[in-house]
Amino acid sequence: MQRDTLVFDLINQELERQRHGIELIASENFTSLQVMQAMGGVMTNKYAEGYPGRRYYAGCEIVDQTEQLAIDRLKQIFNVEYANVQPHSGAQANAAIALAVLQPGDVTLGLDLSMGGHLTHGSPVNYSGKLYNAHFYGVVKETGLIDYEMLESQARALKPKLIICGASAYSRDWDYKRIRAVADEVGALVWADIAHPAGLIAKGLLNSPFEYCHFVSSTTHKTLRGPRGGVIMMGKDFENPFGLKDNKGNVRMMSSLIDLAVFPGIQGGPLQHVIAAKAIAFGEILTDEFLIYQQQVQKNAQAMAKAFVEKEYNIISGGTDNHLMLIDLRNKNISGKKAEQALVKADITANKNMVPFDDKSAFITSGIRFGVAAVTTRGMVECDMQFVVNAIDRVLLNAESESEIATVKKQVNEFMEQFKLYPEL
Ligand code: DSN
Repeated sequence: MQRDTLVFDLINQELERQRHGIELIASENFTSLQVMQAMGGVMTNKYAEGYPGRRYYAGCEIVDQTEQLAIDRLKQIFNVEYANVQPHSGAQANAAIALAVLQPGDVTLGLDLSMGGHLTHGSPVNYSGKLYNAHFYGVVKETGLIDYEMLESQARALKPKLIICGASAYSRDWDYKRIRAVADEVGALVWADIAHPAGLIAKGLLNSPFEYCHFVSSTTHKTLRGPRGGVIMMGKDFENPFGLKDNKGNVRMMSSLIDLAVFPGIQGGPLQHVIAAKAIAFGEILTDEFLIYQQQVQKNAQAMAKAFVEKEYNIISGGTDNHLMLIDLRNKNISGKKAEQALVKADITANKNMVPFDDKSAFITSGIRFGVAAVTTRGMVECDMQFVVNAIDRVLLNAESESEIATVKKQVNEFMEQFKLYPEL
């Protein structure tokens, strides 16, 4: 077969884009070379429907070992009883939890997408809002913090079957204990989606949800710095409280129902090359080096937030506990869309984002979200955040000036020279 130079040329262009730019999309990161190599390896060729030791295909003895290693390492990272490493993505992990727990029409209660929540937590454009009777809580307008009183009153009024905590654009820690208390009062299960802060939780830098939440889902490619994918965990396996049955009519432990919901519920063959890469990433997370990385992520986020506040940017909730921050740009007279477009011209990548109580649509937005997990992997420390914030500020103040933006782009490209990315490639 002739080498497809067209596609490989595009892959090389993408590598150069990643090398030269400042990556501030809060859901992105750079995997280690060994994680990436596993994803491009021969395990992509293997079909392995089922679970280790219980497959529907022959020849799974070796992929059984990588999958079991991934499961064991993930359980060790979070000190949990159950882990499923097969979800192809965070959205798939979330769909499996919903399938295991809910019947169509059941009531759910999650954080509103426009307040920082996630599509799969009940948005009307997603299966989670189409199949289930999704309701929402928000944040307090004055503080930007989760409105726990609203969550509690909604829970008491609606009696949801499932309460969802977790967010895509929320910079503060969660009070899982308080959410579990109201869930117990109204007979709901609690699910935490920790896709964004998982790396910080893994190293004990944020509250752990496992004691209080029945289910925890995550992606593996954000702060966990692994391959693109999802996982589901439970601190403790438990009998299913709603008496849900498998296809043979047996009431099973929740671990069996979650396994069945992932496969054959919503997926076919697992991505064994990605599962091998997850196993490698989980091994990296177990090291002290990863603790130092996560501590630096938190320090960088705080240094960035401070630099923005000094320039009178309005960070929702006033700061950050994790790796990201959401900025309301209304006092800077620029929309999120315009800001994103101007920044990308200067090789600074971030995404527009609605802010709580936004008066603009999701396509325009009043806000922009910045995360530091990726730039911290590149090697940036607190003092580098000042350069980054200065560059962003200059672009946003001069969003109509092609020459100013071109000057910033040159500075950004020169600045990024010192932070090597995949020098082996
Ligand atoms: N919502 C995406 C993000 O946080 O970027 C991930 O699903």
